[in-house]
Amino acid sequence: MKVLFLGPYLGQEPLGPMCLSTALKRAGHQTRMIFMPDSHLEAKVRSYDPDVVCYSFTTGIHMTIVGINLQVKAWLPDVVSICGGFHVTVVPEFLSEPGIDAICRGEGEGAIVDFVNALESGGDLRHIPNIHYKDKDGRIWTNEPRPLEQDLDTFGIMDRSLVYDAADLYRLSERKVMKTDRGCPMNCSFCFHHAWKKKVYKVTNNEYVRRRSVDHVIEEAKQLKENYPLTFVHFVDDIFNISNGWLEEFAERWPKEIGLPFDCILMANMVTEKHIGLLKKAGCIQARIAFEAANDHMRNAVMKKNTTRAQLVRAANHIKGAGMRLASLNMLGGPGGSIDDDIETIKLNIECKVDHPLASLLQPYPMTDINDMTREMGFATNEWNEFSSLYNRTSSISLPNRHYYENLHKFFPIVVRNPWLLPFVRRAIKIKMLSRVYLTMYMLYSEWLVTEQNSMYYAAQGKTGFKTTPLADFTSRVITKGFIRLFAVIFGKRATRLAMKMSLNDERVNSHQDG
Ligand code: B12
Ligand code: SF4
Repeated sequence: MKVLFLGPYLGQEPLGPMCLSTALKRAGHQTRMIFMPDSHLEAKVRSYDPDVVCYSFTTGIHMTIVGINLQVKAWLPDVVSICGGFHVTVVPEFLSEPGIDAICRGEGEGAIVDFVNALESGGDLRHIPNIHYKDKDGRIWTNEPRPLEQDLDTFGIMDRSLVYDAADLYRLSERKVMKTDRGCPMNCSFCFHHAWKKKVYKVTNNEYVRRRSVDHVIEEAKQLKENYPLTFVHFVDDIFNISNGWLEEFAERWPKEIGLPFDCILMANMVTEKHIGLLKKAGCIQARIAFEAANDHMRNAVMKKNTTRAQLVRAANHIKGAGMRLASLNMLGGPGGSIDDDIETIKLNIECKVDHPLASLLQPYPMTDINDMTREMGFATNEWNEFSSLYNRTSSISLPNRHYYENLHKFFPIVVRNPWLLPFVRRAIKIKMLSRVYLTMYMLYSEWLVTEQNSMYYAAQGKTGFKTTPLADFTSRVITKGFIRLFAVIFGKRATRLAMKMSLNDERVNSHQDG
């Protein structure tokens, strides 16, 4: 059967569809992907003439997908639509939206193959594990998830050609994304993991947390290197330092067999000096750690990070001590917190001398514990359909004096890197009418941080020349992005693609911040 993946351009190549494509091709089906916006969408969809159209998305863009799918169904009335990924897994009621025929909750390799096979053979679509199906009469059939695959290597290597053949901007980028894990042992209240683990799969960490073998990861990197431009790897594993043995083997083999610089995310309460030594030896040039909040109650009782302040400081010191760039992830506007608490978070970042401080405004996503807590504490939160596709500009919680938090967020990186500004911030954030000025300042400063980061990447990739100098990089980013915003109105579709190209691999995108 012919399966089409339709998805928006993102700041990184999406890995989920690549994994599904491998599974489908192994089962004898054909796959293709089209990124949107595409001015030839209708012609391309009609000419491929798929049997099945797949969508993968997060909370915030789900209603856009409903509209696109209705359009596709108007072009091809017989096509069957199936959605998967984070939003539908936690909000399966999405299936009742018009035009949606099925959803997949959780991991999709086995489910999509069973679904497409059944469709091909005219079999029963109502009883496939992980799949919720809406029949012709509008009746919804729900099913339990299938057991989680324990040996991730058996999935094979993800089919990069699906995405790279569809979009030059991902294929030609020399920095590519890899992921070696599935599942996370932590239960942070704002993250999807505890919801999937405890409420969807109802399993323990033993079953939920899995990792590919180092062999498999090295093989994937070798194939990537052979077939596509590649001089840098972004690992988007949730916790790169989760296993000592794995890290030791990786640090031994990666530099010899792949020899490329990379960056990754570490869990502060697991970081040891030895981990940092191993990462340094392997070629890691930047590590991110999630501080989230300096206030102990907010960090551990509300956000459930299970990490002490001392562990954060120690991890940061090890990273800085090894000469790596330190990036931090922080969340402002948590329920029950105050502006003072968030200023404490700025101070903690200052104390740790964070190079790349990133902050977001807390969004209580569906099915997460923090959503329940927020409501229990008496804060109203937006309905799912009102969640923004970005979680940087505004908060989804009805905080008192919300603009204080939204303005503080704009000052965050500037003040961490320029602590002398701290005394002015408390007064400045109260001035609502300056919010747009603060946003502009924030965007410009963020471009500067990306320029710094790019300089580090260029050096690690061995790139030189005028275009790689900080002044040229910063100026071209600011001018081009300014023009993109201006001309977006006129050349909407092309502007989106160009904006994505400019954001590709920049730290704010990699770590889920403003692009
Ligand atoms: C890398 C990453 C990104 C990348 C790429 C995103 C992408 N769509 O691939 C970038 C940086 C662009 C990004 C951006 C954002 N992200 Co992000 N991201 C991740 C991260 C760390 C890994 C995703 C990944 O590659 N997983 C590995 C692949 C193999 O798994 P998968 O995508 O889940 O796919 C499997 C299943 O879900 C399923 N499946 C998926 N799609 C489909 C479709 C069909 C038809 C079927 C049958 C099955 C199926 O099968 C796949 C194979 O088993 C996750 C957290 C995590 N640990 O997973 C957050 C995560 C997905 N991100 C999240 C968020 C909030 C965002 C942003 C909204 C942030 C922002 N403000 O901009 C944007 C939204 C972008 C978007 N529209 O997708 C949230 C989503 C929460 C939610 N309720 O939706 C997550 C879960 C983190 C969290 N906070 O809990 N992200
Ligand atoms: S450690 Fe990171 S990935 Fe794991 S549950 Fe917490 S926020 Fe999610």
